[in-house]
Amino acid sequence: MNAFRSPLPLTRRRLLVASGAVAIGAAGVSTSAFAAAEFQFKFANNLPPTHPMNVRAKEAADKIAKDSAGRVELLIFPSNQLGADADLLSQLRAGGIDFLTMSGLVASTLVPTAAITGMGFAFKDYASVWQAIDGKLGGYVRGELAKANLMAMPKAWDNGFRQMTSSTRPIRSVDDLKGMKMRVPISPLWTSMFKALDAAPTGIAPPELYSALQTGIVDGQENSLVGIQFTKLNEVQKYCALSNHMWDGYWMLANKRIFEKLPKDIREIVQRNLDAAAVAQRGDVERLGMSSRADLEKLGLRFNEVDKEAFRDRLRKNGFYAEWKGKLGKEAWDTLEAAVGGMG
Ligand code: X2X
Repeated sequence: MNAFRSPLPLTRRRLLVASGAVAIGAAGVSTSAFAAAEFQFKFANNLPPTHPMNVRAKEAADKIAKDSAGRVELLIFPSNQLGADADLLSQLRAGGIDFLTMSGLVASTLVPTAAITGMGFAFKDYASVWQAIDGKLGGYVRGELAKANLMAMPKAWDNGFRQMTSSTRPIRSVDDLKGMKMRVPISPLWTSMFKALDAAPTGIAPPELYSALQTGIVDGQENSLVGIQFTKLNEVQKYCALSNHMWDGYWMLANKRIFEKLPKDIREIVQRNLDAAAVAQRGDVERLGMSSRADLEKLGLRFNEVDKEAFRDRLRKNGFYAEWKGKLGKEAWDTLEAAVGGMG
């Protein structure tokens, strides 16, 4: 949309190539960037190109090109090539990039109530996740994002149920977390949750995560098994506790004012294909999730189960739910409870 009817200036293209940022779908020094499509959209994200999110986004890009008879080109920039999350959010708001997938919890740095979907132990399984996220709870969050000029496509993408990993000692009980230096994404809810579990959380963005674990700046982190596998965190972690402590997903965000100015047919083609890709990607992550424990075990990661209720009890005892009910407000909390039952 930054390139709405005008190709990127050459200097900017040179800059991207020079910085090593190469979009998926662009062959070498993208011929398409020169013979520019009428609409050239940039989609940036924080996952590696092999992750199902980028694989399905590439399929969507091909379909979008086909359905629009070449009028629309979607360029994908994986692995934070264009910046870390906070930077990408600013670029989206300024119109420098056109699409960004972002966890609601990370987007909560701008729109606090978007954190509601990441509440500790809120969802018991995928059926309840998608019913809520495709239903009233997701609708509520999308409405909140829209107030900040962020248009979230109707279908969210999956980032999985999160588990805890560590290098210094296994996390067998909640007491094992005591004082442990845990990396959490940069998001108040995440920091608060690990404080309430008596750990010592530090907010670190994805591009620094691997090296922070490798150099011992932090001892542990939490992510989905699929996320751990695709970002190879098993290379710098020894133990994994199957805590399922929260679910996380990605909203496919666009700059609302810019998106709404696009011709209706273009909007429809883009949205339809991105939504279809999101639904396909959910299936990929769920399927991969079934074999990722065995895959990671083969690579040396040692797994243990935990008593999830004990973790939830600690959150309750330390006032975590009461605090967040107050912070996020009645509407957010009631919408969550209507979907998943009584929290706290
Ligand atoms: O930062 C993370 O851990 C990640 C990649 O899972 C998110 O985007 C929340």
